[in-house]
Amino acid sequence: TLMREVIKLIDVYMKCLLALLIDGRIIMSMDSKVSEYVSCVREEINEEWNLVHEDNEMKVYRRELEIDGVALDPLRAQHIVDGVTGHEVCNIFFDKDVRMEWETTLESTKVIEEISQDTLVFHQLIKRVWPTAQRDMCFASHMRPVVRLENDSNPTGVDPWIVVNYSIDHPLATVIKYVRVQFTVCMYCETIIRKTDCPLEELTRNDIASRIVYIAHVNPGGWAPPAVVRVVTKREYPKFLRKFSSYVDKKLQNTKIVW
Ligand code: 6CM
Repeated sequence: TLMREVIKLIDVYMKCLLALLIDGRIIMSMDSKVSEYVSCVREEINEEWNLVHEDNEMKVYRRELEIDGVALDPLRAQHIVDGVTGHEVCNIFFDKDVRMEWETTLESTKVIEEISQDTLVFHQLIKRVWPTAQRDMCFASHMRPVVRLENDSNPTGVDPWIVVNYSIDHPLATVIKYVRVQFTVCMYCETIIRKTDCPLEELTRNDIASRIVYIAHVNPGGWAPPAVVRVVTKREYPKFLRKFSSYVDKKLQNTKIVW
């Protein structure tokens, strides 16, 4: 029995060590992910980008990129949501408790580790797209404010916010039943103030809006014919942006503004 206790202790010790190692790696990679994607957001849209969907303020661009027969097309979308701040939009995108209320492509979402208040690890199962295999994803999700640039076109004094979700390996998500999607997505949101010369505390939801830039770099993994991936993404990203922004709008009506 002593031997069994010793083995148990070693097991617990190894698990703690592994968790520390993984958390350390996630925390170290967050800064570089955030700065990489903030630079992406600030890039100009040039002729390499194709506008694949437009609906009032919403624009969805895609750049064709196929490597070894896999469609890796980078996606970039922009949108303006009236009546909300960038911080509020990011809060909702990050919030694990409301995700299933706006996500239409998921079968399930589960937090498998809480690293800190602003960093969670998720395992999510995507609804199956017939006739391909069902897919899952394991990712770290991190949210923080972004320091504004000196020459910011809209110097309102309110910082933009960002959420970055990026694939990681995690010992609590080692199921091999599904095809693993690898990705990084970012939701970057600035606050627009339409009424100038008015102190923040006097503004109402009619005076504000949020400018969203959403970027997705996705490798669908497994067998995924590029033509099918392109049809699915062209339909699903605008649907997501529509659903998400109307959810944000409804959820925040008649609530106190969070700057
Ligand atoms: O950003 C979105 N959701 C995040 C929170 O749940 C999540 C997003 C991950 C991006 C994963 C994209 C999945 C695309 C899967 C393509 C597989 C196609 C298979 C077709 C096979 C031929 O962190 C909203 C994402 C909205 C996606 C439309």
